[in-house]
Amino acid sequence: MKKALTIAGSDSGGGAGIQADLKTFSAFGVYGMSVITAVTSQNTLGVSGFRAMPADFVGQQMSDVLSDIGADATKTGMLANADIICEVAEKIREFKHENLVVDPVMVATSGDRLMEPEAEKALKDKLLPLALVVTPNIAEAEVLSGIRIANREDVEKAAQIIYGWGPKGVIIKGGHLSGEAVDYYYDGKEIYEYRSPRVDTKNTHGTGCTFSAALAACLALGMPLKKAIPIAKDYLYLALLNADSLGAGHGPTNHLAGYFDHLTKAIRPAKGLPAAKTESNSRKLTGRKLYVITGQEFAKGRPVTEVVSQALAGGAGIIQLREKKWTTRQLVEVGRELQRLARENNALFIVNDRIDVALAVDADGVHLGQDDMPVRMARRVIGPDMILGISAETVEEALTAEKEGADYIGFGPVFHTDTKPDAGTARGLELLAQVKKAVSIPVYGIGGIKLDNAAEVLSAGVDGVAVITAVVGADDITLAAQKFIHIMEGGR
Ligand code: TZP
Ligand code: MG
Repeated sequence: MKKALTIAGSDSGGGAGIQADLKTFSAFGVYGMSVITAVTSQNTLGVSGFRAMPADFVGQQMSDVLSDIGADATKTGMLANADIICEVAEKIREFKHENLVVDPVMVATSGDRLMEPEAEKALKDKLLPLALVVTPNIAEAEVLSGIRIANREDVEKAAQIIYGWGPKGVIIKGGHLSGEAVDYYYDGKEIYEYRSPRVDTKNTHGTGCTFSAALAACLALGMPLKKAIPIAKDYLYLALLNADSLGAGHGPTNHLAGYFDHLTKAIRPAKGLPAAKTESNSRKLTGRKLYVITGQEFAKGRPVTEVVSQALAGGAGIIQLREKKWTTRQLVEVGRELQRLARENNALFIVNDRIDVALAVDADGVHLGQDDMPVRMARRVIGPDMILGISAETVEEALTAEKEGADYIGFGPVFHTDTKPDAGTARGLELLAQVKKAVSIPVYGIGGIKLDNAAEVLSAGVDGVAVITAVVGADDITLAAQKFIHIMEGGR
């Protein structure tokens, strides 16, 4: 098991400091250790006071854990005063520790000081030269560089000045500037930009600690910094997105968002989180022009397994289990059978809505709508290799889904349909063609598609058609599937 150490202050409110760091390490599956430099008394409204530990006792804690358990990466947070900083630097040097993330905590989100002003010099002289990376926010970067930061040019200047103090890299977190949350990474040669959507929330307590802890966890897992930064950023994005307003002030982020959530209670993704998609997922869909979706109520009394067998016999390349009224037990039992049938026929099996069922039956993928789990979070739960399909009704939704990690888009309803009562009005072939042009992942048209309009859908440029009633409700399911495929391959 990989191990990470945090050297920081305790936050009685649980959202920042040692508490945030240990939760973050756990979320990455990394074993966490903690050397406590100070105990703060605080909540979401502010810090009412703190007591620093004697510096030699900070050193003693470090010696004890590093000489025995060891750490694959370490981060420092609140260090309180110059004595502690010197002691920490000395131990880092003694143990020849290289994967060091220094979060130069000076002031809390609430505005309270967490480091004595005299300690700034020790931080620059003693600790920064040992850091693999230092992660100031704008205010901290201003203190460390001695310049005012108002724009990107200033960020670049400040990064160069801070780099001059000796760290191997500098990340200046622009989260507090307006617009998108952009972070800047300077490696001594170039500035790299990392963007994520801004989350409109007041629950930002502990974001700095959480980000640097996520970085340390990724480093402990063996990732290079350039890969660790976007992963740590995604992790923070999800923690912010899922924050529950606790307390009356700046509430904490949700460090374990997605790990113990409703549908996924007992399911933890294995490793390397959050995962990006595997590029080959979209390729698995190549040549699959007929996507058949179940719907027991349209099947004229025939069981779903029989319907699917016949659709597969007719050449359907993708099967989706979509039964909104079934129990979890029914979904799992039939899902397992459909996955087996699909495999036998070289087809793909996708589960609608239920990530847990898809994982339980080892489906090839899962299909989600705009009201289901957000794409990035779902990707993190299912891992990189499972196909993730997303329903979109607008070009914008399709673009967002692609950007966040979807493998294909189901766009519709293309025509009027009574099958999905909550589907919006027909989107038409023109918009369908636009979606196909806008995204580079496969696009399936869905909604009201029949044998007599399938050719028009094909001419909009789609990769395939997704149908329910036109196949599931046909008297001869196999024949209907065959006819669809004939049309989709250019015949009439
Ligand atoms: N999403 C948009 S329309 C639709 C879904 C699931 C229903 C498609 O069913 P049909 O019977 O092919 O119109
Ligand atoms: Mg859904």
